[in-house]
Amino acid sequence: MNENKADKTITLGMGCYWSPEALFGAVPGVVRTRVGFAGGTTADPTYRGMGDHTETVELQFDAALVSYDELLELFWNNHNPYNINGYKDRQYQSLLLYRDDEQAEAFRRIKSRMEETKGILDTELAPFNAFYPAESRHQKYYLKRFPDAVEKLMSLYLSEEELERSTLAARLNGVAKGFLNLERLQNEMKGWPVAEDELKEILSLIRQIRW
Ligand code: MHO
Repeated sequence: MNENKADKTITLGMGCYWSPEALFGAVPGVVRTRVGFAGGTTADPTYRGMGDHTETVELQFDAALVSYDELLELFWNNHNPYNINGYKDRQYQSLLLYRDDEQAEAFRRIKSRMEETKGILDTELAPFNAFYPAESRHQKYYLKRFPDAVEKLMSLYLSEEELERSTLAARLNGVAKGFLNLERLQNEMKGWPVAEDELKEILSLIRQIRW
């Protein structure tokens, strides 16, 4: 399948990374999602040994279709960004990692705007250093609760990794979690860079999935 184009990447920490991946995976303009560990110094982190890293979701998106403002409003409206009673540790830190001055400026500007209604946000802003993908079982976690979907989708991709990195898997992960319905997805897909006969085949396959 031809790739949707993405020109920006952001990395967000907002608690357990399963649900944010499904939330953003449902958003038109978000091209790829993956979950992993970032923000810390521990070498070779894993889920059971993430050390001082934070669970994060990485989004690649097309800035012509979705803005920092839209993405960060979803960010602050869908997790607890307050450190109350020291309840949060590094694993679930509310965290925004910026890759350049443009991102740092956008994150600060939108944070100040959100604080007008939400009060002081304890979200940490820090420079991006490295992203370590989590184990495969954590990628597209909700989609994988539907083995029939995964099995049917595997006929479209060469490997599980290719499936996990696709826009289609990002959207269907959103469907599996209830953030998106199939009708909206099918409408959106008519605008994707996919040949007409291939699109027909994919839409028919999606309709056969037992959710
Ligand atoms: N509530 C989840 C957290 C997992 S998330 C990847 C659990 O049952 O462990 O942090």
